[in-house]
Amino acid sequence: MGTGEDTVNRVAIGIGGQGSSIVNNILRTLKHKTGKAPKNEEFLIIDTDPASANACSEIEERKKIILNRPDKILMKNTNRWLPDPYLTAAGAGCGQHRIYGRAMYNVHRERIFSAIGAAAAELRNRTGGRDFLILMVCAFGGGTGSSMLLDIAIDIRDWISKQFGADPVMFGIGILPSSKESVLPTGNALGTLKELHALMSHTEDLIIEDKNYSNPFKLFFLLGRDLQGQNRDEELERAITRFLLDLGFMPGGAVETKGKWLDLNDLQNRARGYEDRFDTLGYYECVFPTEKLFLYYDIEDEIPRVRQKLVEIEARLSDIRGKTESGRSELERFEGRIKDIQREINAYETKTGLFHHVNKAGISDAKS
Ligand SMILES: Nc1nc2c(ncn2[C@@H]2O[C@H](COP(=O)(O)OP(=O)(O)OP(=O)(O)O)[C@@H](O)[C@H]2O)c(=O)[nH]1
Ligand SMILES: [Mg+2]
Repeated sequence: MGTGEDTVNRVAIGIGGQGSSIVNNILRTLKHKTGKAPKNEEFLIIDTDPASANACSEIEERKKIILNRPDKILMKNTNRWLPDPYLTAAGAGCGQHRIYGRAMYNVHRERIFSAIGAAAAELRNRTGGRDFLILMVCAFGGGTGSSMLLDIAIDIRDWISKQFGADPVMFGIGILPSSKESVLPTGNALGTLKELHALMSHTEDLIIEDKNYSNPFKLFFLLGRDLQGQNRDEELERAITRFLLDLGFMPGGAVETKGKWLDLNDLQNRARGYEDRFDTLGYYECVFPTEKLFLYYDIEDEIPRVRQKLVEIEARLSDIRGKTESGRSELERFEGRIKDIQREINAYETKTGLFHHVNKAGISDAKS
């Protein structure tokens, strides 16, 4: 393995419908940019809704952790605290019920982290690297992602640290519900924010039963679906992947991080000392000139295609040049032959005279 080779193991984990779809998008963009699935990265999704998980077509089937609804008895036995009306859920997945999601997590906890553990171990064998960078993504308004995100993050942090001897660097992305959403998603988001805040707020390790409730995240990005009354879902969808590529979280092969004004280390440094606060980056409302930004992204996407076209044009040009060259040498050959013939005619005229073939005897006879 050459020195300087990037051996950091990167794992992107999407939880619930939105989280999974974002991770699926990241993988699609990377494949599109590099033409192949990245070597140092694993992409996993966790969902309670099989239809939603199946829609993530870029993710390998064995990297989809689909959690089935347990029967009531198992649910009750694992979750003595769960009120009876929540032993089942209506609708898809957890039906936006965070409490049901939490109970599902308790039932499936072992399965979730053994699946993630297997993927992490596989990745480590592939790269030989010891360091892990983990990205966790979900929407805060649903039942699945919002209920499991923090527990899963803690489980993975502890598992990796036990297995490989160092804590992973972990980042989170949470999509906040829009201001137009109903009370249920808003309540789910508030509950999740409260729990996230609780994790961030204590500086001493807090171990309850077998779990260490210290903050597993180095950074957590909260993203809004609307800004200044406008829906920004499309921007979120396109910008998240670019943001990760630009920061260097996802190397993506084609994107040069040198000379960038901001990278992952800058952000980590900026956040240092503020880990227990929500206002790490300050209360700024960053409004990007999205139209220009997306135009730039489109141009960036076009560059490989244009390069390929240039190569084809070069090839055609050199073919045409070759043909011109051979035409020219043929022309020179013809010119040479014309010159030779010309020379022959000249020689013929000057050496013997134009009328040398005339029958001199005949002429003198005729004259006499
Ligand atoms: N960015 C974005 N967010 C969306 C979109 N549609 C829904 N959401 C957000 O996603 C939240 C629901 O999260 P999901 O990921 O679908 O829910 P889940 O985690 O799968 O949970 P359950 O489906 O209840 O099991 C909603 O409250 C919205 O805030 C969208 O098109 N774009
Ligand atoms: Mg769902």
